Amino acid sequence: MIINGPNLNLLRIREKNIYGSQDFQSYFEELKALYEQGVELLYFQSNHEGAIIDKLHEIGFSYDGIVLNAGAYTHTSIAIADAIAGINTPVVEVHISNVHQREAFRHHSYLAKNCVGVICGFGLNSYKLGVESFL
Ligand code: CA2
Repeated sequence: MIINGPNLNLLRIREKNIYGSQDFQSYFEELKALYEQGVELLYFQSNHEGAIIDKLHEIGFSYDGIVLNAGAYTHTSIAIADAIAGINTPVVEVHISNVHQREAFRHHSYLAKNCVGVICGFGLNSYKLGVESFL
Protein backbone atom coordinates (compact mmCIF):
# COMPACT_ATOMS: atom_id res chain seq x y z
CA MET A 1 0.00 0.00 0.00
CA ILE A 2 1.09 3.51 -0.78
CA ILE A 3 0.22 6.02 1.95
CA ASN A 4 0.47 9.74 1.37
CA GLY A 5 0.31 12.30 4.15
CA PRO A 6 -0.74 15.93 4.37
CA ASN A 7 -0.99 18.22 1.36
CA LEU A 8 0.03 15.55 -1.12
CA ASN A 9 -3.53 15.79 -2.47
CA LEU A 10 -2.45 19.21 -3.79
CA LEU A 11 0.14 17.88 -6.24
CA ARG A 12 -0.17 19.53 -9.66
CA ILE A 13 -1.97 22.53 -8.20
CA ARG A 14 0.97 24.48 -6.72
CA GLU A 15 4.74 24.16 -6.14
CA LYS A 16 5.17 22.42 -9.50
CA ASN A 17 8.85 23.39 -9.51
CA ILE A 18 9.39 21.17 -6.45
CA TYR A 19 6.82 18.40 -6.84
CA GLY A 20 6.20 18.28 -10.60
CA SER A 21 3.02 18.70 -12.55
CA GLN A 22 1.28 15.35 -12.29
CA ASP A 23 -1.47 14.63 -9.76
CA PHE A 24 -0.95 11.53 -7.66
CA GLN A 25 -4.09 9.73 -8.75
CA SER A 26 -3.04 9.70 -12.42
CA TYR A 27 0.51 8.65 -11.46
CA PHE A 28 -0.96 5.85 -9.35
CA GLU A 29 -3.01 4.58 -12.32
CA GLU A 30 0.21 4.48 -14.42
CA LEU A 31 2.05 2.66 -11.64
CA LYS A 32 -0.65 0.00 -11.26
CA ALA A 33 -0.57 -0.60 -15.03
CA LEU A 34 3.15 -1.46 -14.83
CA TYR A 35 2.60 -4.56 -12.73
CA GLU A 36 1.12 -7.93 -13.55
CA GLN A 37 -1.79 -9.48 -11.77
CA GLY A 38 -0.53 -10.80 -8.48
CA VAL A 39 0.91 -7.44 -7.44
CA GLU A 40 -1.93 -5.54 -5.86
CA LEU A 41 -1.28 -1.85 -5.23
CA LEU A 42 -3.58 0.21 -3.06
CA TYR A 43 -3.52 3.90 -2.21
CA PHE A 44 -4.54 5.91 0.83
CA GLN A 45 -4.09 9.63 1.49
CA SER A 46 -4.93 11.64 4.58
CA ASN A 47 -4.16 15.08 5.91
CA HIS A 48 -4.66 13.80 9.47
CA GLU A 49 -1.93 12.29 11.63
CA GLY A 50 -4.33 9.99 13.53
CA ALA A 51 -5.89 8.70 10.30
CA ILE A 52 -2.44 7.73 9.00
CA ILE A 53 -1.72 5.93 12.29
CA ASP A 54 -5.09 4.14 12.13
CA LYS A 55 -4.32 2.99 8.57
CA LEU A 56 -0.87 1.71 9.62
CA HIS A 57 -2.52 -0.29 12.43
CA GLU A 58 -5.24 -1.58 10.11
CA ILE A 59 -2.96 -2.93 7.39
CA GLY A 60 0.32 -3.34 9.24
CA PHE A 61 -0.19 -6.98 10.23
CA SER A 62 -1.36 -8.38 6.90
CA TYR A 63 0.09 -6.40 3.97
CA ASP A 64 3.44 -7.19 2.34
CA GLY A 65 4.82 -3.66 2.25
CA ILE A 66 4.03 -0.02 2.83
CA VAL A 67 5.47 2.88 0.82
CA LEU A 68 4.96 5.91 3.04
CA ASN A 69 5.31 9.58 2.20
CA ALA A 70 4.22 11.13 5.47
CA GLY A 71 4.84 14.64 4.11
CA ALA A 72 5.71 17.16 6.81
CA TYR A 73 4.80 14.64 9.54
CA THR A 74 8.09 12.96 8.59
CA HIS A 75 9.86 15.80 10.37
CA THR A 76 7.54 16.11 13.38
CA SER A 77 5.70 12.91 14.25
CA ILE A 78 6.97 10.66 17.02
CA ALA A 79 3.48 9.12 16.97
CA ILE A 80 3.83 7.91 13.36
CA ALA A 81 7.36 6.69 14.15
CA ASP A 82 5.94 4.66 17.06
CA ALA A 83 3.16 3.26 14.82
CA ILE A 84 5.76 2.07 12.27
CA ALA A 85 7.74 0.43 15.09
CA GLY A 86 4.56 -1.24 16.34
CA ILE A 87 3.51 -3.04 13.15
CA ASN A 88 4.95 -6.06 11.33
CA THR A 89 4.70 -4.88 7.72
CA PRO A 90 7.95 -3.26 6.52
CA VAL A 91 7.73 0.43 5.64
CA VAL A 92 9.83 2.32 3.07
CA GLU A 93 9.93 6.09 3.56
CA VAL A 94 9.75 8.04 0.31
CA HIS A 95 9.86 11.69 -0.70
CA ILE A 96 9.28 13.29 -4.06
CA SER A 97 11.84 16.02 -3.49
CA ASN A 98 15.41 15.64 -2.29
CA VAL A 99 14.73 16.83 1.24
CA HIS A 100 18.49 17.19 1.85
CA GLN A 101 18.72 19.95 -0.76
CA ARG A 102 16.00 21.90 1.03
CA GLU A 103 15.47 23.69 4.37
CA ALA A 104 17.36 22.24 7.36
CA PHE A 105 14.10 21.29 9.11
CA ARG A 106 13.42 18.81 6.29
CA HIS A 107 16.75 17.02 6.79
CA HIS A 108 15.64 15.12 9.87
CA SER A 109 13.16 12.26 9.80
CA TYR A 110 11.61 10.79 12.94
CA LEU A 111 10.42 7.87 10.81
CA ALA A 112 13.59 6.73 9.02
CA LYS A 113 15.00 4.79 11.98
CA ASN A 114 11.94 2.52 11.97
CA CYS A 115 11.82 2.07 8.18
CA VAL A 116 13.66 -0.50 6.10
CA GLY A 117 14.97 2.27 3.84
CA VAL A 118 14.51 5.81 2.59
CA ILE A 119 14.15 7.00 -1.02
CA CYS A 120 14.03 10.68 -1.89
CA GLY A 121 14.61 13.08 -4.73
CA PHE A 122 13.43 11.07 -7.72
CA GLY A 123 10.15 12.88 -8.23
CA LEU A 124 7.09 10.63 -8.37
CA ASN A 125 9.46 7.85 -9.47
CA SER A 126 10.45 7.63 -5.77
CA TYR A 127 7.19 5.69 -5.21
CA LYS A 128 8.01 3.22 -8.01
CA LEU A 129 11.45 2.68 -6.51
CA GLY A 130 9.76 2.07 -3.16
CA VAL A 131 7.45 -0.55 -4.69
CA GLU A 132 10.39 -2.15 -6.53
CA SER A 133 12.27 -2.47 -3.25
CA PHE A 134 9.55 -4.86 -2.05
CA LEU A 135 9.41 -6.83 -5.30
O1 CA2 B 1 9.24 15.72 -0.97
C1 CA2 B 1 8.30 15.16 -0.39
O2 CA2 B 1 7.69 14.20 -0.85
C2 CA2 B 1 7.80 15.73 0.94
O3 CA2 B 1 7.43 14.63 1.77
C3 CA2 B 1 6.61 16.60 0.62
C4 CA2 B 1 6.06 17.34 1.85
C5 CA2 B 1 7.18 18.06 2.57
O4 CA2 B 1 6.67 18.64 3.76
C6 CA2 B 1 8.33 17.14 2.92
O5 CA2 B 1 9.34 17.88 3.56
C7 CA2 B 1 8.88 16.51 1.67
C8 CA2 B 1 5.02 18.38 1.46
C9 CA2 B 1 4.01 17.98 0.46
C10 CA2 B 1 3.23 19.20 0.08
O6 CA2 B 1 2.89 19.08 -1.25
C11 CA2 B 1 2.34 20.15 -1.85
C12 CA2 B 1 2.06 20.00 -3.18
C13 CA2 B 1 1.52 21.03 -3.90
C14 CA2 B 1 1.23 22.24 -3.28
C15 CA2 B 1 1.51 22.40 -1.93
C16 CA2 B 1 2.06 21.35 -1.22
